[in-house]
Amino acid sequence: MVHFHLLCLGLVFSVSSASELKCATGLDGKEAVIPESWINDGYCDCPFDGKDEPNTEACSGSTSWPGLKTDGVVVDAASSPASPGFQCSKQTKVILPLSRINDGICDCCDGEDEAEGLCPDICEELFREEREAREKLEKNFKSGYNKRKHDLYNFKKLRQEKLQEAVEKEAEIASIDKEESEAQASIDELRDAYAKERKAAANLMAKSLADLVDPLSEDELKKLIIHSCQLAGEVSDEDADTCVALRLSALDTVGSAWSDDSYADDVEMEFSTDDQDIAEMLLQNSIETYSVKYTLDESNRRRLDEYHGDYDYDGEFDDDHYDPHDDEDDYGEESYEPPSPSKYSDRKRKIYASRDVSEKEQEVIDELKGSKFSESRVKYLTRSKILEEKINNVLDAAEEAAKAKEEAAKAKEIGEWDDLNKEEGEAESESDVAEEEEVPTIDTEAYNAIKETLEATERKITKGFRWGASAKLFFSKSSSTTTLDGLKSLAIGTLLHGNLGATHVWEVLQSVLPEYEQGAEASSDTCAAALPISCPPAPITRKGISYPPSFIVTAVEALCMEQATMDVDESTCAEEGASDEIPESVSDGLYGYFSPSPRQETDPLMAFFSPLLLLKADKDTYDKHMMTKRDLNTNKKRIERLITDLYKDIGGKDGDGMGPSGELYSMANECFSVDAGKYTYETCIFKEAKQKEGSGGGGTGLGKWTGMELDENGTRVMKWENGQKCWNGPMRSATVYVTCGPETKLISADEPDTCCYVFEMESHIACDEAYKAKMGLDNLEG
Ligand code: MAN
Repeated sequence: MVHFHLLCLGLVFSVSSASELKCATGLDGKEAVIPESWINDGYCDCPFDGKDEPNTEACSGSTSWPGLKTDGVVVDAASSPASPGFQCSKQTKVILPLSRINDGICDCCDGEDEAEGLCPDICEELFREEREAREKLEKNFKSGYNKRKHDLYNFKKLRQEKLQEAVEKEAEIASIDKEESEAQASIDELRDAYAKERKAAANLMAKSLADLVDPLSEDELKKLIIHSCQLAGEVSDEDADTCVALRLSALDTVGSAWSDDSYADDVEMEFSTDDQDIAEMLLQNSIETYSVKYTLDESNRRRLDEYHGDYDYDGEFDDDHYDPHDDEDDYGEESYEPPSPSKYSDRKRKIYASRDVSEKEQEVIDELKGSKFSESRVKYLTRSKILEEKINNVLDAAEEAAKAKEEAAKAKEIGEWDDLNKEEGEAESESDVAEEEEVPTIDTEAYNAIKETLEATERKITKGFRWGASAKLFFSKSSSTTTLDGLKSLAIGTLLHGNLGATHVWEVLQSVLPEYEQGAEASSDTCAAALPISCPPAPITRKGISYPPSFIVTAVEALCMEQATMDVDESTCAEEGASDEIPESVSDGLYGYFSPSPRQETDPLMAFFSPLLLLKADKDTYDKHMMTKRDLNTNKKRIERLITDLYKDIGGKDGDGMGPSGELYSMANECFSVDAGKYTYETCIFKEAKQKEGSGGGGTGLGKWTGMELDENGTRVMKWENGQKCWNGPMRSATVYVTCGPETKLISADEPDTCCYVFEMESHIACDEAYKAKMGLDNLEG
C-alpha cells in the first residue's frame, strides 16, 4: 500500500527553492520537472509526494494524503445542481468535480473515482482515528447512560418509598391534629363551663349583697372600688403595681376563667360590648389569672406585673405590645426563671425594669392623695418622713460621737505611752479629760427597727396608692361603657378578691358617702378617733332604708367595743412637732393610720362570698387535657421533623433539590477534586467548594452550593457562590460545566477571571437523551 505520512512533508522544507523541482507526476512513476511558477500554485503536480504544494492543501486527497475525512471539505465548493460533482460513497461530504474523475489521481479513499485497481483502499486507515474516537464516545455514553438510568431508577424507587412514608406520617399528623383539637375543645368546654359558673356565682353574690351596692350611685360605686383597691394594696403581700383584686373581679364579671392561646379570640367573640372594657382589661392581664389567685406561683405573679408594663396610663391599652403568644417560650408551664438580659427582647427588659411610676400614674396618685380617704395616709407619709429624719439625725450624731470617742481613746493610748517617758507627777494629758465627757447612749438597734417599721408602712401605703390609681385609670377609660350592674359586680368582687371585710367597707363608705363628710373630719385629729372608723357607726337613710346594711353596722359596733377597751398611746397620735421625743417603739395607729388586716374567717361578708369561694375549678381534668395536648404536640413536632428529613433525603417534596429526575442523588454530598498548578480544588455537591494549597489547612472558600441549571445549550452548570472575598475583587465563586462521561470527575480547573473559578466535570449524569440526540447517537441502543 502506498502511503505517505504527513511527517514526510518535513522533507519538502529541506528542498532548496533555488533548484528546480522534480517529481513523479503520473502513476507510471516517471519524474518530470516542475517549473518554479507551479510551486505552491494550488494545483497538485506531484500527487505521490505533494512536493510542489507544501504550503497549500492542493495535494490533499491525492495518494500522498491520508485521505479526506468524512466530515472534510467539499472539494468542489462550486458544485451545484447545474454542474453536479462526484460523491465518494464512503466519504459523505467529499464531492469531487467531474474533472477529477479518471484523472489518474486517487481522491476517494477507496479509489472509486479512478479505474479499478489503480488506487489502494485506504479507507480503513483513514477512518480508524475517527472510528476509535467515535467508539470511545459511544462506549462512554453507553456506560454513562446505563449508569444514569440505573441511578435514576434507584432514586425513583427510593423517592416512592420516602414519599409513601411521608404520606403515612402526614396521616399520623392529621390524626394528632384531630386529637389535639379534641383536647382543646375539652379544655374550652371546661373553661367555658367554669367561666359560666363563676359568672353565675358572681351574679348571685351581687344579688345577695344588693342592700350594700344598690343604694350607691355610679360615682360612689367607682369610689368604693378605687378605695377598696387602695385598701387591698395595703392588705396584700403581692408585689404587683396594679389592683389585682379588681382584675380578678373583672374576670368573674366578664365570666372567664383561665386562658390559653386561643383565649384572646374567645374574649372578643363571647362578650357583649358592655363588657368590652373589662374584656380588654382581661386581655391585658390575661392568662391563668385564677391560678394567680389560687395557686399564686411565682410565674403568674410575674405575669401580672409584666402586663402592667403594657398599660400605658394614657387611658389606652397599647395593642401593639400585646401578643398572647408572645411569652410562650419564655415561660415554662411550671417554672419561672428570672429573665436573663440576653434571653429577653428589649421590650421585655424594659417592662421588667419599668416599675417606676409613670407621669400619668403620678398625676392620678396625686389626685387620689387629695381624697378624704387618703388623708390619714398622706399624713402618715409626711410625718413618718419627719420622724425618720429625726432618727437619722440622732443615729448620725451617735455615730459621730462614737467615732470621736474612739479617736480620743487612741490618742490617750499614745499619751499614756508618752507619759511613761515623762517625769512622774506631770500634768495629766488632755485625752484623759476627753474620755470623761458624756457620750449619749442610744439603742441604735431599736432606732433602726423603728425606721424599718415606718418604711414598711410607707411601702404599704404607697402600694395602696398605686392600686387605687390603677382602678381610677381603668374607670377613666371605661366610664362610658361599663354598666351599673357591671360596676356593682366589680365592686363586690374587688372586696372579695381584695381580702376585705365588713369594717373595711365601713371605712371606705365613710369617705365615699357625702353624708359622712362632716362628722368624720371633725374627729380625725384626735386620739379618741384614732381608728379609721367613727364609733359608734351612725347609719344613714338611703332609698328609704337604713344604710349600710345591718351586718356591717353590727361588725363595726363590735370593733368599736374592742376599740373602747384598747389602750391608745397618746403619743402615737400627737401632732407633728408636738414632741421632739422619738418613741421607743411604734405601734399601729401612729399618726392616725392603722394598717388594715386581711378579712377574717368570721367576717360576715364570708357568707355572701361563699358561692364564689366554694366554687372550684376542675383543675385535675384541666391538667389532664393540657397534658394530653402537650404530649400530642411533642409527638407532632417529632413526626414533623421526621417528615422534613424524609423530604430532605429526596430533594424536597417535589424533588427539585436533586436536579432533573433526581440525577444528583447519586453524587449528593460527595466531593470531587482536581489538581491544577499549585492548587487543589475541591467541589462538594450541595456543600462547599474550596481551593487548597499544599497539604494543610481548610483552604480558601470558593462558595456555597447554590444549585444546578441547564444553560441555553442544555449543558449542566453547577454553581457555588459567596465564597471568601477576593482582595480588591468579588466574592469567590465556582462554576462547574458537566459533560457526559462514564464516571464523575473533575477534569480541568481554570481561573479565567480573578477569583472566578471554572471547572469541567465529566459525569454520567449528563449522559441523557438530549446528549444522545446532540451527538447523533440515536441509533445506539441505550
Ligand atoms: C489567592 C488565590 C487565587 C486568587 C488570589 C486573588 O492567591 O485564591 O486564586 O486569584 O488569591 O488575590
